[in-house]
Amino acid sequence: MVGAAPALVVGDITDAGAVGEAIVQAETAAEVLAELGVSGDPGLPASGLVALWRASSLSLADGDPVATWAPASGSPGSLTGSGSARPTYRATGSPSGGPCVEFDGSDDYLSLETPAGLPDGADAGTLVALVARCPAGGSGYDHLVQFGAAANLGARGLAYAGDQWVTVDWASNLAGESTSPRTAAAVVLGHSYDGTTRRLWLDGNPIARDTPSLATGTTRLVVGRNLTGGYGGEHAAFRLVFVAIYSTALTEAQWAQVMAHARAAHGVR
Ligand SMILES: [Ca+2]
Repeated sequence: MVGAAPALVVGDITDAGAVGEAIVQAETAAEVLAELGVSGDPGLPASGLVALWRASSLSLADGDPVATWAPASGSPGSLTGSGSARPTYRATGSPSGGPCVEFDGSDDYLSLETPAGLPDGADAGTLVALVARCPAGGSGYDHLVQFGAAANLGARGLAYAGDQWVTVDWASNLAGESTSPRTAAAVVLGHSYDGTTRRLWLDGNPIARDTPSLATGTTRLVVGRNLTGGYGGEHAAFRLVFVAIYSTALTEAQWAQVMAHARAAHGVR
């Protein structure tokens, strides 16, 4: 009968704020950890970590240009930029509302000359980057991070091109499969080399592999552009939460820890 439950409706409206909030709010860190079956943010694996830049290390205000970005771990040196090429600090720009560094895809980049302690030659190593908001783009390369030298197989890098994630190791690229399409959502990308096999990782899963002979140089590390600025720099538009470099090829268990940290601390899904 019409009007049988007005009191209940009024009660539901009174509670709607709390109910609605529960429905629409992001999962808390505790909820994410419970789903993962871990008791706390495990942090990044520490073993073999030779370089780490975290947006949370920067003492800047929202919208400030990033001129110097000191490492949070390791002693590779600081990333620096100048003028309009400096990327922008976003205080609440990560998936969890934490800080990130935003590159405009036009002229922004940071660089470090002769970085110390990074894997070179055919050394094993892993490059990890938590990135978000990579836009749909053309077929050209948009470089996220690259270190080494501009010679055939002389660099190690992560980039996107069209609808694919790719490694760009200078003149030799490994593209992700079409079944792992590129999106604007926050993802954890990885480039690993164990001395024989090169792998491209997406959210803790290897999505492509091959067996080139890397000969990584030590010229420079660049974030947001290719090593030399050639080809117009091939600047990438993206948000960067952290970039880490290891002197080992991370194990499956270590990748699981990377993803647990990315989800618990930074809101990656
Ligand atoms: Ca700019």
